[in-house]
Amino acid sequence: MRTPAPLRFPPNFVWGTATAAAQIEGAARTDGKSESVWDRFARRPGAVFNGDTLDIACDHYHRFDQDFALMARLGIKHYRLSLAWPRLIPCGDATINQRGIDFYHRLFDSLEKHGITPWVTLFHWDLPQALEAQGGWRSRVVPEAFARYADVAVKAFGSRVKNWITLNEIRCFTVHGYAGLGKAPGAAEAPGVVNQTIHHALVCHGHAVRAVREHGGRGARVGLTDNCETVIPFTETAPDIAAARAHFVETNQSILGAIYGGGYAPAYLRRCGADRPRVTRGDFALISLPTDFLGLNIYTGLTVRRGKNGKPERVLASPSYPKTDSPWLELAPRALYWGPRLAAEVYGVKNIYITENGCGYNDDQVVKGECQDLHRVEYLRSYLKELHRAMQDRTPVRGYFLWSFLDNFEWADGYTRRFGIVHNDFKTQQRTPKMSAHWYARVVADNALL
Ligand code: PNW
Repeated sequence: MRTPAPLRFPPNFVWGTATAAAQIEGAARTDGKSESVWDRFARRPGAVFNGDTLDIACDHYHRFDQDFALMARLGIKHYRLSLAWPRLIPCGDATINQRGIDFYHRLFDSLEKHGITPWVTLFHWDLPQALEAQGGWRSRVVPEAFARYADVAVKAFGSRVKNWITLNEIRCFTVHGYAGLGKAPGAAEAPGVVNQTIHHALVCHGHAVRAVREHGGRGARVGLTDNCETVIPFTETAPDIAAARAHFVETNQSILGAIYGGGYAPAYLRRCGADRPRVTRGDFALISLPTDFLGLNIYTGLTVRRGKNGKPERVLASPSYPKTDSPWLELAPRALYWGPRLAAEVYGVKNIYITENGCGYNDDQVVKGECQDLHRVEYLRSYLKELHRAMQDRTPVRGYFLWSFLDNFEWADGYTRRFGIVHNDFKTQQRTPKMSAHWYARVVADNALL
């Protein structure tokens, strides 16, 4: 019988997996690490499902060498991880914790030994609690401290890390953290304050770019990872595409629009009214420093058509439309076509990496040594087909990182929501590659979807 033609990816396409320090490391008080806002938030009754904490997580702090051996056996050669600020500078500012630096050196040694290239996120949500106590993202204390943290991290690891990601998903740790949407620090502030937290995060992004340029050494590259609102045209015809594009521009004005536009768009400022962010002289010189790539975390999308009044109009799915077990994660494979394509067209980005894509389910189980996650394989296949289609249409996507390597601490959903291609038993810390891991290993080895 004839086998279907494989969907081939270009040579040098980067295939990887992604994690974040707070979600896998555990060792929450080991070797001088201080409390993060998530360590604190998880102790608030009702904040995290089941009262789960980050104290042990996947115990990756003590098991990274075995974890990277497994990654290498699966043939995965790129790995996105994050550094824990509270490990490196426990008070948030000033004093460096050498044991934290040493830990990441051991971790990078192990990656090197296993032939895996690190892609390092400087900030993936674990703000030192000491900085939250001084106002957190509401205050310029954070960008000032972050500027020094970025210098420390890039100076310490710049000889071995060449791919830097400044911040992960600004919207999640600002809006979701400060407007009562269930993420640490669990604050509920007025809109003006929330807009200011976004602005301070943009300044941090700029400082990270500056730090990589100043201390990153030869070949260093840097970019932001954003979870922009991904807008999908209902039909792929000119009117719906124009509507999707208009909606994309508008909803992403506060972050990507500001970075690539060199300032806040007048339309955004008009919508903010009196709640507009206060900008300090020099901020946008930093914020709009050129970067080398844009990272996009894409899980789902918003479907839009051209409404009768000519304006973009949302098209909703019925409650029975398929979702993963994360209520926000509706299946939307075309998000991986339209997300990168609109970002490239609207902002003129030349290099895009999908820095996260994946799906969370509650009931992945190991039965007789095997975890049959057909649901995840079908999810990934449908999304990767759309990514391939985007690249056929010349969208400049250079790589893809699957979230996540391991089941881990899924923030307010605790350990129930499993995003890994490797199953973790949180009682025994036993790792078992799921069927999706073996399937993904084939994709990586073939550089193609078969
Ligand atoms: C991302 N939403 O978070 C994060 O970068 C990861 O740390 C996380 O584990 C992963 O995606 C899976 O959730 C998101 O509500 C959390 O739209 C929530 C949303 C999007 C991304």
